[in-house]
Amino acid sequence: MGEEAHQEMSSPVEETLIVVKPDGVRRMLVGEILGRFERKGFSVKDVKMLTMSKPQAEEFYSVHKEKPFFGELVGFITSGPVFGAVLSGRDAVATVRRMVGATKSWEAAAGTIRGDFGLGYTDNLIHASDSAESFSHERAAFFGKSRG
Ligand code: FUP
Repeated sequence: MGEEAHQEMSSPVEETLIVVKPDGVRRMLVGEILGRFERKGFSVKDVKMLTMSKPQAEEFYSVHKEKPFFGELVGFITSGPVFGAVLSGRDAVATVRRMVGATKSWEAAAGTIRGDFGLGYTDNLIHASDSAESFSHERAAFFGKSRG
């Protein structure tokens, strides 16, 4: 077996965070979205529903703080309740992001969450961590620093 195939078969179990954004909650898509990840085989390790405060959202999205769209992003994510879940499974960060689809929902492939349910950009239904480091930061910002 080649090295590449071996690595693929041994892709580690890891965790990631998804957050159904206020548009997804308002449209009552939480069950549909979480169900897709469960049916794929991910375990749900933790969940929380809340309306983010402005400081919490600024911390959650701190990687974008210099971007021109930062204010719009924070304004949107704090506009209503959001639903966050920690998911665990093989190669979770990359696999979940493939299931989420492209950032611009109108460009997202059919079969992805953004591709199947929306046309928005800021309002693109769901956030998913893009690396282990982002997951660690975002989980702390979302669930609170004391969680493991
Ligand atoms: P993604 O990882 O697909 O969620 O997208 P990015 O990290 O590139 O962007 C973070 C969020 O900012 C996305 F949900 C979309 C939003 N965004 C805007 O609203 N306007 C922009 O110009 C760029 C990104």
